[in-house]
Amino acid sequence: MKPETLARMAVVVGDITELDVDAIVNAANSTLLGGGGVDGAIHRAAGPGLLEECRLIGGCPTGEARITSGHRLKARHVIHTVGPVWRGGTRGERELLQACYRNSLALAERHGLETIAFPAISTGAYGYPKAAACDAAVEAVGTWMDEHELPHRVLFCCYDSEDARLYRERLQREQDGNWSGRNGS
Ligand code: AR6
Repeated sequence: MKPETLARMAVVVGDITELDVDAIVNAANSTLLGGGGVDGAIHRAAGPGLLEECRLIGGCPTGEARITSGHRLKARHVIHTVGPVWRGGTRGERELLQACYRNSLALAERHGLETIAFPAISTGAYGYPKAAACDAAVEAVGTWMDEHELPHRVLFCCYDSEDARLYRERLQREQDGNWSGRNGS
């Protein structure tokens, strides 16, 4: 990953519904009609208009993404993506999870969005192991940002400090790799 890409990423701890960004990403299910976890929190904070807009979309397959307005959220948009359910890691879970990140970023770019915040997709109700999900997320986002100017800034929004520690360690390893790469050691 390019050093400039790393500088465009940050880890924040807290509730994604409170972030003032161009788009927050929702870890939805394929109905797009709401649920628990971060999905429930986003629908509660956005108000009923979000559900009405989601109904018009009519669902979203795993690994894909759809965009709506942010309604009552501070965020201008919500990008809904459907992560894979963890089934042991042999059913293409990593590819599908990375597709969620990539397709969300591609939608953001298409809409000219500068800042986007991701939750740790699939790591709650869908059971994806947290460290493996973090690794897949950082790799997918880094690859995208190395090649694209938009979104300019990506936030990994962690609900607790344990998740944040995983992301910070993962980004630190990336930084160490860049450093040793430049110095040939
Ligand atoms: N802000 C940021 N992160 C949050 C928040 C929040 N307000 N609330 C939870 N998280 P999950 P999934 C974290 O279960 O695994 C829903 O019912 C949480 O700690 O929300 O992709 C959908 O409708 C975890 O790290 O999403 C689907 O049916 C992460 O968000 C299903 O759950 C993801 O946990 C999707 O499951």
